[in-house]
Amino acid sequence: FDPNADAKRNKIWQLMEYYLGPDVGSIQRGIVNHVEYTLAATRFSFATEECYRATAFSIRDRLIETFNDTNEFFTAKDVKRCYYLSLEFLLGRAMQNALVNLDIEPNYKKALADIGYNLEELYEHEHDPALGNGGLGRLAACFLDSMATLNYAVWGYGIRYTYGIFEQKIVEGRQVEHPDYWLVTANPWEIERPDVTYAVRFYGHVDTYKDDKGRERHRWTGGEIVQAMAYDNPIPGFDTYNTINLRLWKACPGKEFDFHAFNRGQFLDAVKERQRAEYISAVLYPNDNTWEGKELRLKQQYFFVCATIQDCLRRFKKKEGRSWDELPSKVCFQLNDTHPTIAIPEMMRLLIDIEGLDWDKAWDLTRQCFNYTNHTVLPEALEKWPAHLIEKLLPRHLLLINDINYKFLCEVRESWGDVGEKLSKMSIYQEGYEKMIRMANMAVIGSNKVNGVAAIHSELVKKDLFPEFVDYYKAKGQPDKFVNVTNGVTPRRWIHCANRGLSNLFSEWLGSDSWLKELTMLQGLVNHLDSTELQKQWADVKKQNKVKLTKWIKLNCDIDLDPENMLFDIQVKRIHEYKRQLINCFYIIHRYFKLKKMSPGDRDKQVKRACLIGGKAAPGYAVAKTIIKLCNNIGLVLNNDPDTSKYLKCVFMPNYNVSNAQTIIPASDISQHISTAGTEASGTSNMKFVMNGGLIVGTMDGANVEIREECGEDTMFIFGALEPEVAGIREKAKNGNYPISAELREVMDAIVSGKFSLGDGEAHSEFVGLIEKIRNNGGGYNGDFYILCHDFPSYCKANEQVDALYKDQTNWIKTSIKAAASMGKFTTDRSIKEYGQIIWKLEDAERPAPDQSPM
Ligand code: NBX
Repeated sequence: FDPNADAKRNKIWQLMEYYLGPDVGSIQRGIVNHVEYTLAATRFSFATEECYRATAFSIRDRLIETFNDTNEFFTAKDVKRCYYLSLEFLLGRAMQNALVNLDIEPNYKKALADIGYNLEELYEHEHDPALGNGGLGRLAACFLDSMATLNYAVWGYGIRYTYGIFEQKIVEGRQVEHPDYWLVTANPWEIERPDVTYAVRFYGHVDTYKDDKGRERHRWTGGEIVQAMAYDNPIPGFDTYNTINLRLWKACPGKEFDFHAFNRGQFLDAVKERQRAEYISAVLYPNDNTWEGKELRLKQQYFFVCATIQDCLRRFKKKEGRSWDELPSKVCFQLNDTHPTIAIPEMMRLLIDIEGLDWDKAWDLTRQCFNYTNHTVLPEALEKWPAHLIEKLLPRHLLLINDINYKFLCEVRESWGDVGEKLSKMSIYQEGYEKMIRMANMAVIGSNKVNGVAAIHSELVKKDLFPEFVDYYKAKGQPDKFVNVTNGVTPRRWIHCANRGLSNLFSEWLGSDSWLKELTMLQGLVNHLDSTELQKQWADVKKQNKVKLTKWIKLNCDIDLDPENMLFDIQVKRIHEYKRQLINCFYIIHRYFKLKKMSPGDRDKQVKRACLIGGKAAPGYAVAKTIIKLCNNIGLVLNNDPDTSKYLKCVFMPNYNVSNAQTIIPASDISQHISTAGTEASGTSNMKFVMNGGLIVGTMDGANVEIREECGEDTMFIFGALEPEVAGIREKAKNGNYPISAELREVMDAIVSGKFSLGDGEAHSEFVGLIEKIRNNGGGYNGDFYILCHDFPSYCKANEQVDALYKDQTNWIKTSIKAAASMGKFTTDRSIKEYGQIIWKLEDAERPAPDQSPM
């Protein structure tokens, strides 16, 4: 008992108020202090870059305060915690988001303006942290925002890559990758934790021994040890005092040093050897939706999972008198795709080998703690690891996987008898010349719930990927093991930060900004659909956003667009055959030919279009890279044709990333989400575009289906085969029974003739390759796997409907308002509530308002 405790507390609060008050003066003092004492720059004159860094540190101070208090609250309340395990977090810039969520953006703006700096300008100084590839990584980042906002005790765990996703430059129309060394100017948002480290072992061997009770036990020894060091990234919630954490691990050399080598005079070699450890967290693998069986990737997966599970179990055990039986009521994990699935055998190893639980008990607990989200049904993306690689790198885990598999198959046999084929589909092992470990099967067997990310996708997960498991668990009394949780996006970043004009419009017409936390309130806008004032404001906001993007394009691509008179048609996403950027290219060429054939008078009656395409190709994905080159060449031909360039332009926007997206998305009139039905699990940018007043040209795939359900079919330009039809179309195509329309034939012929090759022989042969692959559909070989030829005519029709509606501007604007107002479902707040209730079973853990009154 400290009799002076109250006085001390009082003193601390006074200090805190001095340092961290939300008033303009306190903010300025915080910034200037960091200029002088953190950056060691002079407070009498500092550059904008220094101002950015000092401002970032001053905001971090505030984040640390709410972060510490939130943690203390979670611990005191002993709430159930959930851990979101992901190899990727595509965070985007932090500064504006932090100010918005801490509710101090206006005062920071004033504080900075008063000392001669512009806040918006500072935002541009932040290097976009890009520790992810695409949708999966960005989803994890939107989820964190909603988890904090909903007051759930969730932490994210991942890897602090030294290099994020590469920077894409376009040189002579081709993608060139540059390393993204984002830490070059140290990251002011993270908190380094040299005291939070865990040892992670690789290779070595497994000994068996008998413990004092005579039980057979395993001991994994030898091999190499690296240390995982924690870096914390506070994630503030919106309109709450809660701040959660994203803990990222960096690989460091082990604590022990090889003194023998030192004595042998090999000191420098020993140091060099140690430095290799850092290689593990050096670089993000740049593939999306394809799997690459590299040993280093498996090392990354185990590295972060091993540190994470140790960290989480340590936190669980910290409370005195815990029984392991409590574990499932206090801890759960969400696996973001199969990438962290090695966590399942790792949990078994820790519980059995380290904590001494028996196998069945450990398995019972493990199975209750894990859940798995599937993000794709594409076969090339399903992770498999050669069993011999796992045996070499993680010998103890292979033994545990064997146990898990054996016991599981015994259970199935007990229920179903010896159903050979079914058993071999359910086995973790894929038999063959090289035995493979199927991570998805392990994730299903080791999880409590398995979910897909949109309604149609979750059905395909059950029907095409895991039908045997669905039947089995139904028979075992777990009919709800497979569930759907449709994705979302956070409206704080994707409306309020990205499109302040629209955000202000929403708040003005709805009477408050409560829609930012309860997005279904947007529906209230529909009452004003006929208001010409609303329509005018809506059109103005869109115009301003198009002007902003036009400037960006002038700066980055040196191409002039006409934001007043052109329809902005945008397709931005990773370049992949299944996403069909190629059918978009085909249509652009077709539109160009149509314009060419028209009289100048007829051309003047057409809707003017700017076709904007952007996205990265995986560096090893040759076809995707050729598609980028084709887009660029189409741009060169169209933009320089004096007959048509006024009416149709094509631009490839380089280096699509989160911060560019915040400029690009609000500027769209239409956006394209045109994957072959059944291939895009959900898509999330489709949601962002519609929320920002753009309309969708799309297929009945992924979340498009649900957007249509919510917004109405009159708000979307839908085309193409439906998912159940696709297999039949492919089959017909195989038999040569596959018409190609005259319009598409003309486009393909032009490409093959070299019209878009611009005298570049290499490009030409690549383009011919693209076309031949699609056309070569006789003789039992179907190259048009993504059925472009089948869907092209209906795609053209959808585009004609776009033009027709755009000519009727009043109707266009009303449709756009109606669609945006109907997007309430697609906030991650709704997704995360569903995870919280159905999968994690978490309670609300809102920290009470801090009482700053001196006692
Ligand atoms: O996940 C994406 C899907 O393609 C989208 O349809 C979906 O909306 C999104 C969120 O659920 N998947 C994705 O982005 N995958 C990857 O980036 C990926 C990265 C590495 C890897 C496999 C896939 N080895």
